Amino acid sequence: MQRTYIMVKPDGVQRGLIGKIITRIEERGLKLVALKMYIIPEDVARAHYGEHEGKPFFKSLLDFITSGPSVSMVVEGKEAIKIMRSTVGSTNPQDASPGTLRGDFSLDMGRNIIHASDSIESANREIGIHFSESEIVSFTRIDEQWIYE
Ligand code: D4T
Repeated sequence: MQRTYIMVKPDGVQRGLIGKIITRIEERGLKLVALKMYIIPEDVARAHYGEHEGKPFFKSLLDFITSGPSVSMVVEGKEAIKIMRSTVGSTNPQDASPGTLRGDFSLDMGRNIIHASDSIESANREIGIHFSESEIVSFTRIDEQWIYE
């Protein structure tokens, strides 16, 4: 099983999309193993988006991501990283296919409602930034035998 880090960004929270996004994740069969809402402090945001430091959009990205509450999650499942990236859709919503979360609910690159880790290394790093090990639960979903062969 893989774990990935998912964030409903402040625009997704303000627009009332938390429930729709979580429903899509749960109905797919992926398992939520950690969940919290908080306003990300600037130092945490800098750590999260460290790879973009120095880029022209870095300041607006930091301002946006720390501007209000966001919802952080750890999602677990077979190939969870790849599945969540394809469920989320292209970074620029104008390129995101209909049926993806960004393709269905967003229009602008700087307001693309959700983040999903793009690799095992990013997932481990991002989970570690936003969660302590004690905040992540381990349990069996009652439908797992009907989801996995
Ligand atoms: P996140 O990390 O937010 O899920 O987005 P992606 O993984 O899909 O894409 P990313 O890391 O390349 O971009 C991070 C974040 O920055 C915004 N952004 C990005 C922007 O405002 N202008 C840009 O030119 C780029 C590349 C959108 C997502």
